[in-house]
Amino acid sequence: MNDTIAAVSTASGSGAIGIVRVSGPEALKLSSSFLHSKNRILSPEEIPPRNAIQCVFQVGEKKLDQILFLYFKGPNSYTGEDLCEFHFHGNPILLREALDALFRAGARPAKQGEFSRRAFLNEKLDLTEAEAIGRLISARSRFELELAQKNVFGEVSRFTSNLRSQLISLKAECEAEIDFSTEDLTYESLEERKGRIETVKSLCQSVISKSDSAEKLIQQLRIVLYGEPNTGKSSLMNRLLGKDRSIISEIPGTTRDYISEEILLEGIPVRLVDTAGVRDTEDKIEKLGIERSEKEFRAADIRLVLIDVSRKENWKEFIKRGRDRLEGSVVVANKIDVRDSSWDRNAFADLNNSIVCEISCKTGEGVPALLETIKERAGAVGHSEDYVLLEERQRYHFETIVRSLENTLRLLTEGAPAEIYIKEIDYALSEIGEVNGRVDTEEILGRIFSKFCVGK
Ligand SMILES: Nc1nc2c(ncn2[C@@H]2O[C@H](COP(=O)(O)OP(=O)(O)OP(=O)(O)O)[C@@H](O)[C@H]2O)c(=O)[nH]1
Ligand SMILES: [Mg+2]
Repeated sequence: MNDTIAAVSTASGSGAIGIVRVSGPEALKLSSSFLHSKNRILSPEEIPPRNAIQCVFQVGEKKLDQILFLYFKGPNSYTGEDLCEFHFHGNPILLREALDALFRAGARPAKQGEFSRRAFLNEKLDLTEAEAIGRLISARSRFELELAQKNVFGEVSRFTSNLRSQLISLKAECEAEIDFSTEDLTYESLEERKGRIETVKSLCQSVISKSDSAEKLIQQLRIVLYGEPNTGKSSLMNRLLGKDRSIISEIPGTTRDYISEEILLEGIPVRLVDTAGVRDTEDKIEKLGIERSEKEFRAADIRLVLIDVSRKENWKEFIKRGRDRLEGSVVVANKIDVRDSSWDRNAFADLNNSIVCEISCKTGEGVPALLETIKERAGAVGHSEDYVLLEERQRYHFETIVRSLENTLRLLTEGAPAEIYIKEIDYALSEIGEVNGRVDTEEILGRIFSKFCVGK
């Protein structure tokens, strides 16, 4: 890691600003040879750290751009090394040209995540923070972003250090016992120790389960609108989207194929799918559409079954025919503004795990309550405070710790001597070390930083 690397650090494509970064021992010398001010090259001594310098980036006689230049002297930089930043105007061809000039001057193209990798190796970041930065950049929803932000500010690191100190005091306590092995543990102190191990274990487990719930919300939920033709699926779709996406008409069988769009529920993106109305038909295309509706229905995370309450219907019979579709679903009783006297909400009372929402797509009545129901089903309390996001690697370590603690408890119950079960606690401790990445193996680092973009 003694060479000097360079890369474009801003997103590809044009933009107001495009940043090229150079990091390593030669960063300043190499960079300054391109900086011109008042028609002469700036010398490295003229460039104070952390000062924005307005100058011209010039390759030989060719003036490339008017730029802003920043120098961060190591170790006070992102990477912990000497780091230079060129703020160009964000034209990709221009940036490429500047970068090529830097390469010719001796910089090497940075690999994916190499800037952050150096930051980690120079102890500017621990692994969980580095991973959080990766997540911060790639987050696709406000919810995911908030969770990444918490981790950038050390949520997982803090939890890990807390866990570590609890395990260390547990270990110290057990070691003390080896020294005084003549005095057997009393029943009370044995139970007390078990209790403490249980506490640490459930701490770990609760983080894992919070992360599982967060993970579910990050993976986009599919909400499918399903039902007979003309029940108002497309009308509801448009209302929830707030725009005319699906064609609506009084002709049954209007929607022929499914249509899907993303909406945000409290910052959580969900996919809304409008399907073709389901009925017996001889129409070949409509049939294909209906097959797709069924497929979407099966694949849905949340099912909204629409029914038309302006129709004269024997609802008890209706439920008999479609019980398997209605159970587990949100029954959306639409057109409540023109309800028929035959409408009987109570007929749905004995369905398992289903709920009736009366709405009107025409007036908007009942739609907010329906949205609340959807949010509840999505498990979307929507506040990132209630969740922690673990990367797969971190999760794996926490699971191993839980297993070690379970083994410790088992050994303790079996009456094993402290020398034996202390080994399990040691094992848990070494796993903790890996969460923050102080036990670095090339392979793990390679995996983590390869997910980063070049220039990060
Ligand atoms: N009065 C009233 N009419 C509605 C309401 N919702 C929908 N409609 C009307 O019902 C008809 C059918 O609506 P769509 O949204 O096209 O129904 P759909 O379920 O998508 O129908 P298909 O695509 O054929 O399966 C249209 O004429 C709508 O204007 C409502 O709440 N009240
Ligand atoms: Mg439709």
